[in-house]
Amino acid sequence: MKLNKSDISTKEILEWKGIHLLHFSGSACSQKLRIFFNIKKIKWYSHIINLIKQEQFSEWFLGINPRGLVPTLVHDGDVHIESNEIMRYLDEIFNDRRLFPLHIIDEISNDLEFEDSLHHDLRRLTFRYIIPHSLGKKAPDILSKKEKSKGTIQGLPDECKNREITFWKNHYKYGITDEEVIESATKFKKVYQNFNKILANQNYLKGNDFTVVDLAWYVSTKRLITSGIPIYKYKNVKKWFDKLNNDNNFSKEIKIDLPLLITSKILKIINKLKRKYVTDLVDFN
Ligand SMILES: N[C@@H](CCC(=O)N[C@@H](CS)C(=O)NCC(=O)O)C(=O)O
Repeated sequence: MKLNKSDISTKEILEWKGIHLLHFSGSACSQKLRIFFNIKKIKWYSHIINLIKQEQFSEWFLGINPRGLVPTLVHDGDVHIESNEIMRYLDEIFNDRRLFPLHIIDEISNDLEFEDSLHHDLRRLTFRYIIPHSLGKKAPDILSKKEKSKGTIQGLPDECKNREITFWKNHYKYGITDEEVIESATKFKKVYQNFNKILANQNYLKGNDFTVVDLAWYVSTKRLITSGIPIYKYKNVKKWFDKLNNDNNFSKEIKIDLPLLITSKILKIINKLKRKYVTDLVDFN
C-alpha cells in the first residue's frame, strides 16, 4: 500500500533515492522482505527500527509510517507499507523471477491475506513463549504516542490503529492468557494439518514451484517452531521447511538472537513446570 505524500510528516525521506527498508532483525514481517531481497538479488539500504527499544513509537518513524509498524519501504521517496503488499509491488518491478506468478495471482493474494490475518496469533505465541512480558510490554505513556498521533493512511485515519493499541494494552495488563494461546495455536494446528495434506503431493504450497506463499509461511513456521508448536509432527511440512532452511538466503534472515534464544528456553522451562506450555494447552495429536 503506497502512502500519500500528505500522510508523511518526516519529509527528509522524500529525498531518499533507491530502495530503503526500515526493519528489525527479529520482526517476522521484516524477515520476509529480507529473504525476498536475497532471492531477487535486490540492492537495498538498511535502516534499523529497534523494536526492543520501542523506536517504532518515535515521532520520526511515525512520521514515515503512521501505523508504526515494520517493515516499511521507501522507494525513490515513496512510502509503501504492509509486507505482503510491498513484496507484490517489488515483484512487478523486479519481474525476472516472479514470486507472484500471474496465472495464480488472485489465489496468492487471498493466501497472503489469510497469512496476514493470523499475524496477531503469531504475535501472541511470540509474546507468550519467546519474549518475556518485562521485555515486550509497552507502557501506557509510550503507547499513547501512537494513540494520540494524528497520522493518516492514504488520507484517512488508520483503521488498524485501535486493534494494535488494544492488543498492547491487553498484553500490558494481562500478558498473553492461556485462552489466547489455545485459540491461536488451534488455528495454526488446522493450518499445518492442511499444509501437511497439500505437501504430500507437491513440493511447495502452490504446486511444484516456489512462490511468495512459501516464503511467508517459512518465516511464520520458524517462529512457531521457536514458540513450541510441534511442527515435526507434520512430516511433509517438516520436509518442506528443512529444504528451504538449508538455503542460506532463507536461514540467515531468521536467526534468533542469542539473548532471545535463552529467554525462550527459560520461558519453556517455566511454562512446562506449570504445565502451561503450548503442547500442554493444545493437543497436537
Ligand atoms: N500486517 C503488517 C504487520 C506488521 C507488524 O505487525 N510488524 C511488527 C513486527 S513483525 C511490528 O512492527 N510491531 C511493532 C509494534 O507492534 O509496536 C505487515 O505485514 O507488514
